[in-house]
Amino acid sequence: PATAEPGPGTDYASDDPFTSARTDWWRQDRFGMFIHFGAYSQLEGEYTRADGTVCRDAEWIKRNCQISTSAYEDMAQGFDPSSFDAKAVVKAAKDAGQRYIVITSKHHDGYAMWPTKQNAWNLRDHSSFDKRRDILAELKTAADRAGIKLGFYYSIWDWHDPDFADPATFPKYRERMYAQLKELIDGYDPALLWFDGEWDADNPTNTWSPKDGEQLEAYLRGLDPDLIINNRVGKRRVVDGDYGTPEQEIPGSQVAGQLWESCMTLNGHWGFAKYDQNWKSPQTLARNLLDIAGRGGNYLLNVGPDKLGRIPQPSVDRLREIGSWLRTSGQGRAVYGAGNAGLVTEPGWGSVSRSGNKLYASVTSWPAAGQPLHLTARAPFEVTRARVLGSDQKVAVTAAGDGFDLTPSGGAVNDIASVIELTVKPSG
Ligand code: FHN
Repeated sequence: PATAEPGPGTDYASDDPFTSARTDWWRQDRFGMFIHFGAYSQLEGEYTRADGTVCRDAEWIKRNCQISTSAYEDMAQGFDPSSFDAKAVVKAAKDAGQRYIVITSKHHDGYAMWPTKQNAWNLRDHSSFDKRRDILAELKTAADRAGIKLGFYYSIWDWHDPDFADPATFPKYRERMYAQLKELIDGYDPALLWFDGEWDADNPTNTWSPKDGEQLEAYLRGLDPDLIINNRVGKRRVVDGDYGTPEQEIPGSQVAGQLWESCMTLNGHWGFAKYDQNWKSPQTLARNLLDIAGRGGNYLLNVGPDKLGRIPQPSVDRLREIGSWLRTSGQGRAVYGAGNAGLVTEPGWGSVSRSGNKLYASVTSWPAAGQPLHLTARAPFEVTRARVLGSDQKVAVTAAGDGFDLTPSGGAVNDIASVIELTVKPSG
């Protein structure tokens, strides 16, 4: 547990996130669950105005549907996520093969999902929810039991706190924010903090300065030196925090200078939106995971529970399918503990990741019988063994041009990706 007070003497700059023991679990785990859940979930994506017109949005609904603060507060009074089941959430993550969870403790609407003492705008004091319950504590217990790491999303931008948007009063807001973060660390011992909203659009004077980010990061590391923190803690992106956070995209193969994690939605929204049935296919999701792992990143895949706290069934179904695929024939080896292949350039037929002396060529476009897959070597190496996971077919490996040709003896073994495992020996 993090009890130490922040103080001088810790040289965070010498702690390289790429190699430090602190980030080790995060670099190995590769796949996490993002959860967007808050007062906005009560509206389930639709706000009916006084004139009967309906405005749609999810976690941005207050802002984008111009809901007044008092109307939003009235709405939140009815929030009662009585069906939130931490064990079921953790099980959904575990079934998917996700090894960590990041849940919104406070989104831009400022509503705290734990009983904060800094204000009454929270799930305990401003809702119809059972006052004895604390969903973050429930999640922490369930996650610990399942060996899943728990982290908290926290929005620096705050639409509710009047002190936020006024530079004269911002220091008061900052003090409360520090206090809230201390509550989270002391009360729930999170493994990770995921900041957002550092780009706040409300303040022309750009209240959140690079210095603010630096100070906050130092404060948090003083509270808990093991914390993993994303880059949005500050404004300097590549310099701040432990890792970059591309959103709804998979960056190109040349991501340099920072660990990274791609966060993505399962449909088109982060928060629950009952009208959005535009679900990505399990095949797309699993292939995203492979591409991301092969480029050395993590995948944080989002679910948005409904107003009662239940993860939508289409999300649960997809997560289960990804997990069952990951468990098939050891396909997970291409993901967990694996990273940028380095030795090869990215092929057009799938993706390649590397774990120690193994390369995992995840083939999404399997060649016609007798045709080779070409692997372009960036540095000289030998292939000492080649096999298709989950099959006993042979793979002929021949030196060809700028690398190797791999010619499997049979057809694809999996609809998502058939994985060829190569044992390699760097040479030259
Ligand atoms: O505005 C938010 C959005 O609601 C969501 O939380 C995403 C998740 O990465 N982040 C912000 C936009 O960058």
